[in-house]
Amino acid sequence: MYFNKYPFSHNFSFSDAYQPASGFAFANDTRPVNLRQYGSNVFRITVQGGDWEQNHSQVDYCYPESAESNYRLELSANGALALSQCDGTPMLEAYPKGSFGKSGSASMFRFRYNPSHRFYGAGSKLLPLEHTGMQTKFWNTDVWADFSMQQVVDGRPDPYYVSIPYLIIKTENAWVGLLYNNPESAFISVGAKQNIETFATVKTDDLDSVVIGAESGQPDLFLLAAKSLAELTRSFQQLVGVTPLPPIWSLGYQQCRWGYESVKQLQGLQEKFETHKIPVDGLWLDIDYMDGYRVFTTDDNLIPEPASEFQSMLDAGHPVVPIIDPGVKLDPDYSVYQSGKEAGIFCKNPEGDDFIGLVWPGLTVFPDFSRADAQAWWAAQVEAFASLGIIGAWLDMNDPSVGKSNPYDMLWGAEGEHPHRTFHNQYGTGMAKATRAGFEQAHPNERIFLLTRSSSTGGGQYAAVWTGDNVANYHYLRMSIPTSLNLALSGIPFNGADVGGFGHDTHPKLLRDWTKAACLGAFFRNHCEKTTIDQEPWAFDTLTLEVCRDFIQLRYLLMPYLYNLFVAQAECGEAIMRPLIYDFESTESVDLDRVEDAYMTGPAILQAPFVDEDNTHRAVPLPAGQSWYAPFEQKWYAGDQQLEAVERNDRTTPIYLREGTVIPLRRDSPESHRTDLRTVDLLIVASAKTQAKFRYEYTADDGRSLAYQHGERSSLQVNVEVANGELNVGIEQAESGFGAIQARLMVLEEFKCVRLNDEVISMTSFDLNFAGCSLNLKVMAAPE
Ligand code: NBV
Repeated sequence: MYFNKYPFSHNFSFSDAYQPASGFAFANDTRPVNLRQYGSNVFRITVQGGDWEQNHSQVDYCYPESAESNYRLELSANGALALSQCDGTPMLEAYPKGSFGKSGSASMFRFRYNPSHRFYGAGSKLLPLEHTGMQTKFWNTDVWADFSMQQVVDGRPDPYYVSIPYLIIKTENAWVGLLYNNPESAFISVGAKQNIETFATVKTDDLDSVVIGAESGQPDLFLLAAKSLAELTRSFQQLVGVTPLPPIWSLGYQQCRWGYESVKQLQGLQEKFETHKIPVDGLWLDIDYMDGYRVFTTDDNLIPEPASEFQSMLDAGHPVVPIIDPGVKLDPDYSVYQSGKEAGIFCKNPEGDDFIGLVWPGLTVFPDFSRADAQAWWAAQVEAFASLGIIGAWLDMNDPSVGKSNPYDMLWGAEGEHPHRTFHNQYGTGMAKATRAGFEQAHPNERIFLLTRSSSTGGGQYAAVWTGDNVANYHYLRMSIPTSLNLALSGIPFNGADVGGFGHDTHPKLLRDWTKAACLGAFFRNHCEKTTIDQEPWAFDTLTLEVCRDFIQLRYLLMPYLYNLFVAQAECGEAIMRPLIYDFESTESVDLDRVEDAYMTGPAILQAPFVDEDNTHRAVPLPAGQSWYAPFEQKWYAGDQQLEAVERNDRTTPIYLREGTVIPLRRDSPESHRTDLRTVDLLIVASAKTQAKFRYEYTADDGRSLAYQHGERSSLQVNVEVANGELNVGIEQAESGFGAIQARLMVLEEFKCVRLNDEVISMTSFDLNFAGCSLNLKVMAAPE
């Protein structure tokens, strides 16, 4: 696997004919084809025979069912694949005699590149949001270990930590998703030229194409079709699995650093957060808490009473989140090693012995997560560890990172019968799955939270993802948005970057800008590397402390809204943080296709943060279809315009609330990290000057247990109508399993008359603390 070389189509033979009975015909053989359709919009094409080894994909696909069919996938006699709408409108086409190619064990599907199409997805990549011209590989990589530091600091190292060979295509009239169901080293190329062509006039006869393929493993391609990106994302999430409803504490602010090593230290942090009136949830421990980096141990000197120390933090509402690495120290006196050795669950080397790598603990062996028995063994270790009062963990080094030793010597299966490439990309997901099982055994009624560095298709079911080791610079702040957005569109909506930057010293301005930019993201954690200066909110000057406090408090103010976005993900696969093209169409005034310095958090909040160091002004695209309310200016802006020169302000960030939405806000004290979802303010984002009708559903539960699955949840149906300067709101409690929801109405401006469930109500002035600014609103008392 060469990181920098891509398969060259001239070394592939392309099938020039297709017959349903025999499959793809090549010059000297044929390959049977299995073409299937699931539901109305999911297709799958699997090619059999030949040199391809069994495809070891462990994704648990969930196929849609529906009798009606809105799209058609056809294979012509000349071997060309075509996806179209049922009325015949083409969506994606291939070249005749050129849509499927093989080259030894490698395979590729090839489509015509259409310059008016737009491309997205591909998981977590340090790439622009839109992927035209991209050539990328999928091979989970410990980026700092495998690229030079110079490439890391301001480059775009590829491949990256996560492998989801999924390409999203915006065609003229619809959206298409191509997913290569192949866990081996995969590649995607989108109208890309070979390097040499950009320097010299060399005629390669290359077709302008969109290519998706893999270096080995059986070819298996899913094609999804939809009318919108939102619909496509919901379908994709249904297929690969949604993120289960997380505990609400994992949506709060998380404080981490490499160097936090004891619970006592975390208690000290907690006190600092209280002193500075900054809410915080999880407090994290990096590798130093362990006894000589032995996984599932704690150092007696640092954490003398692990169970009571972890439990007391949990009782205080601050779960301790320890790091867990997959490597097990090769130490005959260490019980975890002894037990794994006895169970025979470690990966093998070509000699049939346990494969040995060199990571933190020194000589290290690795559980073989491709095997069910190894998963069960790992889950049992996790269960014992989690029983100490741990309800969340972060899983690192699971790319897998094996130090200087050659990963290709790391083999899978009881006898080492499967080569490394067959499972490599799924190692992180296998670890996450087994870890989740262990936590669930330890805490059967608790929602647990896992964060992983490496992941693969469908991994979002088991763990959220952080985008790996970034650097404290504006390049990474800027890239954090497209990276998170594409990862969210690729089935892992619960993700985020290390806020402030992991490597190198951050600086106050960068920390402020990053905290603002990330405070509305799905996962929000400040983390840095061991040798860097401190970067907690109070580590610098008063301005930085206040700005961090204001925007962390803003996140907590919005907690009911954020939580409900996660409910929509768990129930319908809806993205949380999403690009503007998810909810809106481009117009002549505002082209949204390549907007990557602004994003939506759910359907109602747009943020266009300052992600460059020196810009004093920036442009902000406001999509068409509604007006937008700028809370820091207390002012409406018409939609379908580009604000050309929004001014930078240390204390604020460009945020716009979408007209025609309801944003549930927390009523608890801004300093507290605890959220009672049953007491909520419903901010109706509507202008008295327009006519509008919209609805919203709000869900509340205990935010921590699985009781919601057994009816302990409550919900409100909110119906809003604005006409002739009057506001009518109907609120009905639709579910009551978690008790009555106390909801207060809030509006941004004066209405001639406000009615709640047909009764006229009076509204009084109210100053809402919105990220340190006083937002003057109108509020009513909640109905009893
Ligand atoms: O455990 C130490 C670090 C961790 O802080 C970081 O977040 C991981 O991505 N870990 C990598 C191992 C060492 C990296 C140089």
